[in-house]
Amino acid sequence: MLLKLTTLTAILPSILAANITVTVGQNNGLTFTPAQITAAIGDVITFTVLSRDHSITTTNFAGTVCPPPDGGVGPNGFDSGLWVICLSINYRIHMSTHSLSDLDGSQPNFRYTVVDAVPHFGACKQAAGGHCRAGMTFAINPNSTFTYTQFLANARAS
Ligand SMILES: [Cu+2]
Repeated sequence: MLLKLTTLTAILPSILAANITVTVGQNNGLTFTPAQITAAIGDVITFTVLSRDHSITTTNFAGTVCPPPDGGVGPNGFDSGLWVICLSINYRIHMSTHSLSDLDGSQPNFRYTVVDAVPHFGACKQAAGGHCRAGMTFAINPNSTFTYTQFLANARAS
């Protein structure tokens, strides 16, 4: 019985985990769509980069919001690194690895598995924070104290 319970406990999170999709730079905009994400521990958020030169990077809620720092703001923060996409010849380069891949034209994905229930705030770090200050921001599990609306205002003012 103990073995079966252990097995069930190991399997359940993967069965119950949701896959949440977010598009980055849709229609060449400086946007994450949706900008507010509600996710449970174990859920996987897949960010798909649709236009050139963006990153998915956690940052501070207030104060120095833009640009988000290399490596992101933690705990449990993250940083996709900058994605450079040349749509005309269907290639992509990940700036931190300088890898050239996916000549099939598929879009780069960055996946983050949610490991806690606290709010995380993020933005694109391109253009020394220019995209971030223009509103290219997102929130995972914002709450009534740490709202996305306030975070966005903090980003624009930073
Ligand atoms: Cu950007």
